[in-house]
Amino acid sequence: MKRIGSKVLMLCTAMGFGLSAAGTALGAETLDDVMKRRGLTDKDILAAAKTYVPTGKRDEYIAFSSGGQSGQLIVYGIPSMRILKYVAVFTPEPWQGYGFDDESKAVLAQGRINGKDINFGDTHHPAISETNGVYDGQFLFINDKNNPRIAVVDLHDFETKQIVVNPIMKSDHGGAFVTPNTEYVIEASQYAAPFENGFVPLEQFNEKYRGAVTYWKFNRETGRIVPEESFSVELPPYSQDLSDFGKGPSDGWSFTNSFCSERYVGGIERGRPPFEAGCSQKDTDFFHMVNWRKAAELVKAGKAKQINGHNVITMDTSVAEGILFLVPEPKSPHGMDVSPDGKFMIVSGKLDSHTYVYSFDKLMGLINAKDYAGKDPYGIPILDLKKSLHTQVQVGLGPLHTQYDSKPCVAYTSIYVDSQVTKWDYCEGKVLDKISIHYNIGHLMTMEGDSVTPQGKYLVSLNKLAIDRFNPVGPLHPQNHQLIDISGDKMQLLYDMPLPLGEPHYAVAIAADKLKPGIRYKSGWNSREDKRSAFRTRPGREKVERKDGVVHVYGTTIRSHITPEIIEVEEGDTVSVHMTNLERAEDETHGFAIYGTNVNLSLEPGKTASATFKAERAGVFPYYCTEFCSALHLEMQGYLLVKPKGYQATAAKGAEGTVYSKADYDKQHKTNVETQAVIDSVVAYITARNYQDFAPVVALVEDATDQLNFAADAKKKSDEFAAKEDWQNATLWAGQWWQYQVKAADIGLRAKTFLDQNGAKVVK
Ligand code: RUQ
Ligand code: CUA
Repeated sequence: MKRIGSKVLMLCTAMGFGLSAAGTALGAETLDDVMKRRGLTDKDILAAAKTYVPTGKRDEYIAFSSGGQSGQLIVYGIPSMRILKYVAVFTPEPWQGYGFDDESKAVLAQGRINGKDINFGDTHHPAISETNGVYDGQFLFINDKNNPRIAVVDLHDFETKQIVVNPIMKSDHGGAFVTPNTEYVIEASQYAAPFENGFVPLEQFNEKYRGAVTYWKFNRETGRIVPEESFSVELPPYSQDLSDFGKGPSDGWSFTNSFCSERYVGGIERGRPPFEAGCSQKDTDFFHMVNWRKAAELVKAGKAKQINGHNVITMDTSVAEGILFLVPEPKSPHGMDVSPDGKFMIVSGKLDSHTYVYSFDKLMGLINAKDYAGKDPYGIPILDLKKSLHTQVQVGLGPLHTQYDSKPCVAYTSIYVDSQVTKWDYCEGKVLDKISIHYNIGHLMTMEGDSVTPQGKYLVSLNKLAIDRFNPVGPLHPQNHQLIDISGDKMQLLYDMPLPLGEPHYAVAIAADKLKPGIRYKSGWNSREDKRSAFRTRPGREKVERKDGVVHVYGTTIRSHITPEIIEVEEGDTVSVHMTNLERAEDETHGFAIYGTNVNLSLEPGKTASATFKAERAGVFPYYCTEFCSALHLEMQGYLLVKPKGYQATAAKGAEGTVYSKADYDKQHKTNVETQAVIDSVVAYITARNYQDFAPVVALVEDATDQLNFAADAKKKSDEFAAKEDWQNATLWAGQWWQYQVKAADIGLRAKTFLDQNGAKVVK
C-alpha cells in the first residue's frame, strides 16, 4: 500500500495488517511467590485449578438458579461460578427491556391477579424440560410462591414467554417439576385457602380451606402451557410442600409432601400458641401420591368439577377412583426426591435426623392389596409407614433435600441444622461422607442431579446464611452458593460465590453443550410471541403513520444511527414507537431510550420491540441508543419533538454547524477508495477459506454484505450531489458511505479472527 490516510492506517492496524507488538514478562512472579504473598495453601491452589476457567474458555455446566424475591432467574457457569445472565421473569428488568416494551408488558400482564399488576415474584424451583427423563435444554419452568404462578422460559433465547396464574391457589411451593416427557408441569399449593376468591372465615378451615396440586399441560410445539387442558386435584388443607414426578416404574405418579397436617390455624393474638407450635405436634405428616395419568383420563371423561373456570378433581372423586393416597412421613418433612431409576422416593424430616427411603414397589403392593393403615378425615386411604419403607438413614439434624450422583445408589442430602452435606447410600442405607457448609444449607444441586441420568462431578450448596464469608456490605448479606467437588470419595469444598439478587431456593444445572441458544432473531421478530412482528420495518421503509388516534413510528436501528432521527408529534398524542434492529451480527444489540417517558427497549439483532406512551406535555425529548454498540454509538441519537397544540412553524431554514467545500469532499472520497481496497483484501481472505462451515462467520458475512450494500447506496447519493457540485451534501453522504465501510470492515475483522482461532482451512 502506498501512502495512506490516517483513518485507513487505523483500520489496517485493527485488521492485524500492521506491526505486531511483542510482549515481555517483567519480573514475573512464580507460583510459589504468589502463594506466599497471598497466603494460599496447596489445597487452595488445587481448588483454584479445579474452578478456574481460563480467559476465552467456557464452563462445562450451566446452572439456572431461582432468583428468590427478585422474581428473576440467575444463570451461571460451573465450575467457574461466573454469572452469565439474570433472566427477567416475574419482575420488570430494564436491561432486557422487560416490562418496558409493549411485547414484554403483555407477558407480565398475563400474571395479573384479579386485575392487579403483580411486579414481584418469589421464585423458588426451576425445572428444565425433559425428554425420556433426560434434560433436553429446550425450556425452563419456574414458580412464584407468593402469587401462585408458573412462568415458561424458552432456552432458545432465554426469554420469558408466558406466565400462568393458578386459578384456585393463594400460594404455591411444590413447583415447578416436570413429567419425564414434559407433558405436565406440577404446581402444589402451600398455605391452604379457599378455592373461591371471596372471604371464608378461618372457623371453616377444615371444611372450606383446601390444598391442591395443579398439572399444567405443556405444548412443546407452541412452547406454551395450555390452561384449558390443565387440571388440579383437590387435597386436604395440609400445607403441601415439595413435589416430584415418578419415572421409570413410578412414571404416571406424582408425590407431594406436606407439613402441618394438624390443620392448625394459629392465632397468637387470640392467646393461642403460634403456628410453629401447632404445626409440629404430630410425629408424622403425610405425602400425597397421585396417579396423574389416571387423573388426566378422568378429566377427559368429564369427571372434573369446574371451579373458577378450571378443571378440579374433588377429593371424593379421587377416593372413589383410587387415584389419591397418603403416606406417613417424618415430622415437618421437606424434600421429595425420586431416585433416578424411579424405584425410591426420598423424604426428610426437618425435625428428624433421618431420611426416609420409600419403595415404590412396596407402596404399589399396599395399594393393589388395598392394605390401608387407616383413612384421614377426608376419607383418603393412608398406607402404612413401616410397610412402605425401604430403609431409613440417620444423616444428621434437619435434613432437607436430596440429589443424586452418577454412581449408583449414591445420594447427597442437605442438613440444615448441622450445616452439612451428607453423602450416603440409599440402597444399603449407610452414610459415606460428610462435609461442613457455611452456613445452613437449604437446597443442593448436583449436575443434572434430578434427571434419570445424573452426572455427578460437582455439587452446589445453596446456603441460607452467609454471615461472615464475604466482605461486609451492610446488614443485608448476599446469598452464598458453595461449589463442592464430588468426583472422588471425599467431598472437597472449592469455592464460595456470593449471589446478590434475592434468596435462591433451588437450582438446576445442565451440560453446557445441550443448550443451543440462537444468536439473532429472524428479521422483525416479536420474541415474546415467537412470530414476525406486525410492526416489522425493513430498511428504507421507515415511516410515521397516524392511525386510530395513535402516531405509529416504524423505525430501525443499525450501527450507528436510528431512523427516524426526528419524530414530531403533538401534545396529547399517543405515540407508539416500533423499532426493528437490522443487525445480523452476533451481540450487536441496540437500546432505545427516550428522556422522561420510561421508554427503554433492548433490541437484539433482528428483534422488533415497541413502546406506547402518551406525549403528555410539549417539549424536547432526546432519545438515544443505550448499548455501546460501535465507535459512533454516542451519535446514535435523535429528537422527539412534542409540539404544543396548533403550533405553527416560524423559522424557515435549519441551522447547520459546518459548511463543506470541494476539498473536504475530495479528501473523504480518497479515504473511502483506500478503505475499499482494505475491505476487498479482507473479503478475499475470508472467501478463500471454508468460512461457510462456521455459523457465526456466516452471520457476520451476511451482516457485512448488508453494510456494503448500504455503503453503495450512500456512495450513489454522494456521487449525485457531487455531480451537481453540492459539496455540502456530497461530503456528508461520503462520510456516511465511509461509516458503512468501517462497520463492514469491523465485522470483517471479527470474521477473520474467528477463522484464525478456529482452524479454518484455505479452500481456494
Ligand atoms: S424449599 S430449603 Cu422453598 Cu425448595 Cu427447601
Ligand atoms: Cu446502538 Cu449504541
